[in-house]
Amino acid sequence: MSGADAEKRLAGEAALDREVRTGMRLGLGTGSTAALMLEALAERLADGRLRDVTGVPTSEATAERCRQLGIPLATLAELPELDLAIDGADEIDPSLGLIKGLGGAHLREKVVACAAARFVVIADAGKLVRRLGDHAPLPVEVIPFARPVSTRLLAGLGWEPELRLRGGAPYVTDEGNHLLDCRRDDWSHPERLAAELQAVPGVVEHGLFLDIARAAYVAETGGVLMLGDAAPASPGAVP
Ligand code: A5P
Repeated sequence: MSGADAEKRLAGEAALDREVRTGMRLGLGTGSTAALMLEALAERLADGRLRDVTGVPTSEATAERCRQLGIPLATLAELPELDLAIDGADEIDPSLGLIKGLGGAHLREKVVACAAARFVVIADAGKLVRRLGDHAPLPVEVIPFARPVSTRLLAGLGWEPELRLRGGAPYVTDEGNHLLDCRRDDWSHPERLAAELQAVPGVVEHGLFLDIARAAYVAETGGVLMLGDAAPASPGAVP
């Protein structure tokens, strides 16, 4: 395992050990950090450290990996309320605002995060930024029919939208939509940007996650840093 993967795995293990209890209904994220967390979760289910955990996956890729690892799955129709969701991120700012979606799954990820009583992020320290938009483009998911219009309207709002491609064709999300990776210079009011994006016809979801994450487990060379609010004590726990 590379050094970077070892750090990602440490972040996932810390989140599992401090946040996940037997019997929980979990939202399971997408991306390389989340994939390493899934392996650690499967190990805890196999050796009995955790029992009766059911996951709602945020992508077809995560669902497939869970099936390979033997992690029990449910749909949101079966489990519309979750105890906790754990996911990676592309950028994390000091107030736990996030950019997500470089893996193309932010639509389902935001739904699952908001279906959970608590949402926590796992990442390596390279994801920490002073200001959102410093490194990552903002992925915006649009329905294919609307794409030319949405693209023009986004440009009118000061974004530079770039259609995400795979193999020379538009990238297609799990929900059958296209992605516009959007950049801009002025990121001074993320809440206003989020509201403007949501109002553009054809936009299904954007990758700004504001006031959704309650904690972040960030792996760095010295260990794992926990930012945000600590996990609530489990019933019966000794303070
Ligand atoms: C998936 O759509 C994204 O939101 C991921 O959570 C994000 O890209 C983090 O991925 P890595 O853990 O691979 O960096």
